[in-house]
Amino acid sequence: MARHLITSALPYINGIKHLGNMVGSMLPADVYSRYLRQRGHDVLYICATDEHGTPAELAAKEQGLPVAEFCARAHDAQKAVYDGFALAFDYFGRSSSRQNVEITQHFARKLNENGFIEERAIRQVYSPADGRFLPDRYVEGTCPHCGYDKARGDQCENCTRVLDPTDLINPRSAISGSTELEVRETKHLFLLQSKLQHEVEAWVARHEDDWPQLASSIARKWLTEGLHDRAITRDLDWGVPVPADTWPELAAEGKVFYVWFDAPIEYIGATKEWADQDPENRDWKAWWYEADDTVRYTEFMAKDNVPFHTVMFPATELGVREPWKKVDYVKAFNWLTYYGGKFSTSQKRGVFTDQALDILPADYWRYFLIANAPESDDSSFTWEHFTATVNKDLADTLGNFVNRVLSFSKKRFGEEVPAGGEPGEAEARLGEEIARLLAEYEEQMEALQFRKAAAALRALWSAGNSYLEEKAPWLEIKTDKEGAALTLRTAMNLIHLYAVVSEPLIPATSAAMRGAFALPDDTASWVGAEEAKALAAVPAGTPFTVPPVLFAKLTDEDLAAYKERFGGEEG
Ligand code: B3M
Ligand code: ZN
Repeated sequence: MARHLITSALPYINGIKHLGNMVGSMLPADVYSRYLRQRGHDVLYICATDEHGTPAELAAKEQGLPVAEFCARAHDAQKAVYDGFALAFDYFGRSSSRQNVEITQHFARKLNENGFIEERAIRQVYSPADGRFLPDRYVEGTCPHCGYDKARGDQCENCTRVLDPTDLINPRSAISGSTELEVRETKHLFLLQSKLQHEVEAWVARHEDDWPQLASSIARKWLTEGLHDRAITRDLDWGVPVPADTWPELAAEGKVFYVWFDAPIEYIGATKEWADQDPENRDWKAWWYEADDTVRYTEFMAKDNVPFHTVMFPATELGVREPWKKVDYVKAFNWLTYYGGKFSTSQKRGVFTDQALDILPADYWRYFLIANAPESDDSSFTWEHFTATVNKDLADTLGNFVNRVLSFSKKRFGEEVPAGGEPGEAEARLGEEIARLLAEYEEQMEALQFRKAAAALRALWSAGNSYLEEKAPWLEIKTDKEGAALTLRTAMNLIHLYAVVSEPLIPATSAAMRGAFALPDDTASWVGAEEAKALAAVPAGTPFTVPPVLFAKLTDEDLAAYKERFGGEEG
């Protein structure tokens, strides 16, 4: 069995993420990891908070906390929400970890030894009042083109023109408001990506046919525009320090690496964190180093992160001239919109992951999001669609089936799976249908086609309903008790099969369904085709209990309340 390394884009430390962030990275990565584990593969699923950079510094300042303390708290708050969503990371690390600092510095030294880093002097805005250089977007002033008085040094939000901080009229610091700004010369490290252009092109050319179109087209576009040398250091307090052994002068000035330089390296850093906290994991390097033929590496991310993962990070890895594992498959997502408009963290528009769990358990969200993942196009979240999907697929098709079968059987046959009857033509047809749909589900999962996988799973649930309607055990029981027993026993076997194969999408509900049957040794992690056809893994005589309602039906009042609380308007 292949070994699968899986990472999802690292959520930035500031703030709790919204449902769009969840569906575009962590959730599908979790579903895929769970699926592969259940199929017996060796899987390592790694994620972390991305903690460095100016936004973290400023947010900490706003809360009156030292930035390290702010990040520690924000990390725990995010981790709690992801636990609530049942994301089964092997490790959820922090890009500010000691391990990431070490590996990032190592990468920088190697790039330097190999001639891919150069020190260059640039002119940058300095604010004596703040005692620091200001990143472009922390210089504010009046736009020379349209007169908008809150234009940022990188761009005017009003007329969208790209600006240089020195273009602004009456410039001031966005941090302190000070207008005494100077332009000073300062030195920074530049990564000479232009020297790596050909190698990156060759590498992308070897892989892009395997990547989904969304990922390869973005990579192509960046390569066509050409790789430019770019500054990989910043004047900040919070970041991976430039190593003093290699650049004593820059280190003394307190330069740190740019957040996008150390963030992807944290995929490796977090793997080391995972290893360091448990001696059993000490062969962490086997996942990353000289692992090209033994590990398949899949990355999950939203489309805006694709250039960094298909071009920039591979350029870094290539320039290091050590055999670090590079990505094999890039699963990229379009946007989930909120009523056709943007989810926005800054404008608090849409549904945030903590609020979602406040309203309903994780499985409701997991199923809905995966069934509507923005794969081939953007997809829109509306409360109408959400409540309709929950009611139809989860409450009716799955939940009601489970409850109806188990309650009815208990009432008529007691608390054990009923004996009697021989499987006939209807059961044979059902078995074939289940085996066919299961194969379809597996195929879509392997292809990382999440919407189609969810549709196949839904079809599996529906097949149970059709069988039940056809056999109508509530009528059968009046004339053919054995026949009714066969129907219910078969339906209970479907429930057990659903429990096993639905786990990647709805793990808590799956556990409840599985737990209904007191099987002596229930270790099944997947269902083979023959087993699916036979539908006999739960034999007559197995004690069972009726679980509480699996999915509550959402009412018109619920819908109205959600829209009232979150706003259901066009964006
Ligand atoms: N933190 C995503 C973002 O903040 C960014 C991903 C890093 S992945 C190495 O938009
Ligand atoms: Zn303007």
